[in-house]
Amino acid sequence: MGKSPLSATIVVSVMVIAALAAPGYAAETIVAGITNIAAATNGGHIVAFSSQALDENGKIMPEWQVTNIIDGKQVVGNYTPADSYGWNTQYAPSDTDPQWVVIAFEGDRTHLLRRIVIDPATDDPDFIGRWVRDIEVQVSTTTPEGPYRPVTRPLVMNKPIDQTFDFLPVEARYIRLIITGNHGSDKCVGIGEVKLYEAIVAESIIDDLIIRLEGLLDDLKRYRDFQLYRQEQATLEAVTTKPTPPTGSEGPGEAEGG
Ligand SMILES: [Ca+2]
Repeated sequence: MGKSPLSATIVVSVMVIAALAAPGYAAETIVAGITNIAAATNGGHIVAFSSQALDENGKIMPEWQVTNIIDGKQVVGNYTPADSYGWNTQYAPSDTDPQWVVIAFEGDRTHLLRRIVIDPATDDPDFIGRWVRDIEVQVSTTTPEGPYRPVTRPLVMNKPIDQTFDFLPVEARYIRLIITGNHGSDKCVGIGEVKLYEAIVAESIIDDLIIRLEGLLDDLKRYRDFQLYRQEQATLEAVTTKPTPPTGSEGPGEAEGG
């Protein structure tokens, strides 16, 4: 235990130095904003999607529905929001038959995008391989049906953390995620949360610095969450490998009146 505060301090120091030393302090630097404009609380909404998990009676399971990817609720360590497990599709994705979702912003307005963040973690454990792996991010400035053009192809790791992918600023009214692969399951594909951020022109060094430091705070929160997750995993392993105490050793008990 004595080691981790020190290593955390080192990590934080390195991150601060990296943020301050990062190049690009010229005026009009383009950076990612800090407001997740895909969030339902900010007016983000799902326009269309390929499928969502159904129960044996063909009914939608709200805890697995597609809108869970923009509800701001995420699985962290052993904690799963009671009403939001993530989005699970009804079918497994493939190159020829991908799963997909179209996201739009408040008022279906067009925004200049810079960054997508994907948390693949759902209530399913990582080892069954359902979490998303291969995505093509596409944008349209006209209709939900397109025409679309490709922006980036993130490869999402099988880890329960926010994963950030930046791209050159691109105008987008509708964002379509074409999902062609998970981490091995032939049942379905899952995503915990999708976040989208605008390209912001930082007009001064101070603006730029503020935005970088705010981004750094987000990185630190993610680092903390991941450390928490690892600690919980370690605790869980320690508990489950402990031998169970012998039973049946209770003495002749008498109920005591109070
Ligand atoms: Ca969510």
